[in-house]
Amino acid sequence: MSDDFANDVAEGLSATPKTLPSKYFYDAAGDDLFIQIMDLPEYYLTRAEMEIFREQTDSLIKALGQRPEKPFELVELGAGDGQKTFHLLKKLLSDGYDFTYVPVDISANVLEHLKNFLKKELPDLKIRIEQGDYFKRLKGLQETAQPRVILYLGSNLGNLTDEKSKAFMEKLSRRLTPGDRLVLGVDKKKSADIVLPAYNDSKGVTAAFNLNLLTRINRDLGGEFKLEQFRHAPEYDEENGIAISYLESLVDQDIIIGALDRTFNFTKGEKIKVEISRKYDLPIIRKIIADTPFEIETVFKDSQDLYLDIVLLRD
Ligand code: AVJ
Repeated sequence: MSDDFANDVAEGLSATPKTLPSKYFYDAAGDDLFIQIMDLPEYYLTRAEMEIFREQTDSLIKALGQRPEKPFELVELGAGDGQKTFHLLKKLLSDGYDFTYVPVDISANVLEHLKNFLKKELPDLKIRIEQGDYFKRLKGLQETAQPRVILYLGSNLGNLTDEKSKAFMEKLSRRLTPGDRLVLGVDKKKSADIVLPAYNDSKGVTAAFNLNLLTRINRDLGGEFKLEQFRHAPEYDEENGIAISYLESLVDQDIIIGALDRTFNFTKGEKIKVEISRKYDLPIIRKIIADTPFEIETVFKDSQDLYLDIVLLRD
């Protein structure tokens, strides 16, 4: 893990322009900051998806295409705190569905927490946790005789370029069986006046979240970043629907990273690309799944038309 981190940081900071992978945001401090982000008034994504899961639970369950008496697996990629899924799990149980919930997450910490929470709140739930990086290993998707429903929520797909999304969807589809389904939660393409504040909140929580990546490099790799010499600088390409967060160097500076035995120089105004947050519409999704066996079956949206949960059938 720390080796992967070292390699990825070395590669990203050697590139022109410089980049760092957003998946490394999520250490303990990052998990905590992200929980705060989900509560921010500007960060509408979580609330919009929550509304869909809370207000349209019955229709959503119908769209999963399962029968109560036939066991299935409900796999959630990047489960996090499982807040949205809770409504779904609860209703599936009370409707008498026979299923096993399989949350997959990179954070062992988050999974333990989720398991304990669900054991207490839903004692009848069958649960099997899987720790791992689902982008790489698609853990939790080993061979199974049971039909599967995959949940990939939170607009997590948006951290990938469309090229990488295509490859990911292809790989995912190969692990599935005809008739399996994927519920894909994505943020809708919309105007900059709504998107930009979501990535540049007035309390500076998102800035702290992004800058925490430098703190992590300092701690885990012996980096010597001075946080006050960088600023969080998000941009949004409204035409294409792509938000990008950068960390911008405020001065000319050389940064030593001990574990890499290297120094990286930054010019004043130089930016490290740390995260893309893609926004979607159905034509974009159709392009991404064009060469895969997925087809769009049902589309759910929230009352304010901010967000989409799309049920894809693997045929
Ligand atoms: C969890 C990847 C969906 O891109 O909106 C929130 C992460 N970054 N604020 C997103 C995030 C800054 C979030 N995702």
